[in-house]
Amino acid sequence: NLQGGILYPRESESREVKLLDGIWNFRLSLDPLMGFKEKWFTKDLSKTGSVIPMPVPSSYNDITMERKIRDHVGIVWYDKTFFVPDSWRQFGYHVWMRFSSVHYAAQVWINGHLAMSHEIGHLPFHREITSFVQFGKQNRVTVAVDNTLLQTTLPQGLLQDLPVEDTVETIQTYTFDFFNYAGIHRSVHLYTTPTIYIDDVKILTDVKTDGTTGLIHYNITIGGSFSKEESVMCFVDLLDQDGNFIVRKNRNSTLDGLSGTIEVPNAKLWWPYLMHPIPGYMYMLQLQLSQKDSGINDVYRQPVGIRNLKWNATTLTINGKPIYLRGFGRHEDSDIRGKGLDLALITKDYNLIKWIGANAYRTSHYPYAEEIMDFADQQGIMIINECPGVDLVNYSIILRNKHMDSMAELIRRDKNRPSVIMWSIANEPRSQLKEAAEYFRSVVEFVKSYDETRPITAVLNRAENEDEAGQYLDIIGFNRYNSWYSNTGRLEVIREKVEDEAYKWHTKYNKPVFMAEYGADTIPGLHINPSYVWSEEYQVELLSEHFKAFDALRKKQFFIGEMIWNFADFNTAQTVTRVGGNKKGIFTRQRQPKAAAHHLRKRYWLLATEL
Ligand code: GCB
Repeated sequence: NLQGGILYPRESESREVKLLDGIWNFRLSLDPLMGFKEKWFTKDLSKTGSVIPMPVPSSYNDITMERKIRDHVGIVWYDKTFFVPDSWRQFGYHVWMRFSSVHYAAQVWINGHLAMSHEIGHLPFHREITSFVQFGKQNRVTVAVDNTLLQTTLPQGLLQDLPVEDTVETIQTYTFDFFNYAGIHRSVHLYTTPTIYIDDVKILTDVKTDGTTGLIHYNITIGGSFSKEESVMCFVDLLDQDGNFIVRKNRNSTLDGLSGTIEVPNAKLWWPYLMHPIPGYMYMLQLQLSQKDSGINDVYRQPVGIRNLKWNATTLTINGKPIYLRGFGRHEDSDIRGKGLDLALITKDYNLIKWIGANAYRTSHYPYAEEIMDFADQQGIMIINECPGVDLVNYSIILRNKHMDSMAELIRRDKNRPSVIMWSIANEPRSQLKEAAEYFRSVVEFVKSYDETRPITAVLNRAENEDEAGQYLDIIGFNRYNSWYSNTGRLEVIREKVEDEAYKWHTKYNKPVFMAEYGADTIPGLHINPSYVWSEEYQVELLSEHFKAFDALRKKQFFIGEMIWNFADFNTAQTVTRVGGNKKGIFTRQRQPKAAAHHLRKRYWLLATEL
């Protein structure tokens, strides 16, 4: 799955895009093999048995009133018919299909032909399907989705047998703290490229020491049918946010020479929200590919933000200015649709992020939708981009290779985003185990071979004196639930414990440190005075005590940020410690503020003006 690029499908003079979102047919497969044995992919799913309507994008779990659908373990099937215009054949287009995320594993058939398969949710995959489609006719796409998590999947889970009457039910268990939603979670695109096309572009930006000249290094790769000797030319234009040409670069080059550098005098640099009057400034790189004497073959427009990123033992800087992260951990999660992409929801979320004065968040605990990342680029929200390496245990070579794949796919997708300021390779791994050292050493080395321009972090929660992972990281994140899971109700311990722990991490590794999680479950509307666990008062006071520690730490160089857990309440597996899910949000699952949101807002805006 790592061959070639995974550019987001965008319409242009040479490309057409159709969304296949909408209502698909859906069928649960209680016997995991049945659909394969009976070859459900060779006919309409509705001809194989009864189907129900299922929206795409969405998780399927919360759409019906059926427990057996919500809690299903194993395979489900989807299908949909779509039309491929005959004009696409006349133009000689390549036809592609792209899934932005299917969780966890997917197999896709086009008109009965197995076209692609993919493992690891949250990351896109695509395939050229020209030879499978019928032009000017209806076509069918069938998808089998498997949500099973094992010790060798990312994230990890376990299957257990539960004897029920005279049969055995298979139960999925996992230790991570979010519901294992499944289905076709993001958009499905049908799109075209010409037969020779721009397959990928890698962009690195920098700022010259004069502080005003931007540099854009680009490297274009081409796909499709052409002979190596053919001379291919790429016009590379830089446009500003209003579409005006800034720089035109006409390169006459062979295939090996599709790279170059654009100098942008007086560049409008990419800045985080509230750090500059114009945050998130995005230029547009317009790529026009042309084969010898045949006019323009392909046009692709790639947004680009110009910034540099540097770090040392104490600071992380953007364009030479030290940054202090004010943010959260988050989830892709909401009522009914689960992890399904919802444009209304994600737009509201960014309005809330800005309302509260945050400048950053972590994509805990997996990569988020590209549409969400686009907002981060455009609005100047800094992203700690995390792969699904959550709660790692039982380190094995298979797991490590999959972990590396997930990072490679994530970097391939997000490498050009100015908002991405760190790669997070794990959350709360069992980093005290001896094997963790070699495991993390090799994953870090692997990530560095793809991207040396961004620091690597992992979010740790073992005691610093037993940790084996931090030595390989550039920046240390730590999670700690003082006065919640430990010393419950004793808010007075927070200040000293947080300060103390941050120092210890820094002292052990001599690297910048940020607090990646702290918080308290809170039932909105529960008021208890003096404050008591689960009340709004308790969450507010727990925040306040942390703020005191952060203020003391901020005066020291090495402490680079604070992130509360969580932005909003979210669903989890059923346990007796979760009342309708995890309630540590400062917003409810419906995105209404708890008292803590108003409290945090005062702090984040104050910090924004101070720094
Ligand atoms: C953690 C995890 C997060 C949980 C959180 C909690 O340490 O990183 O996924 O949701 O604690 O609320 O327990």
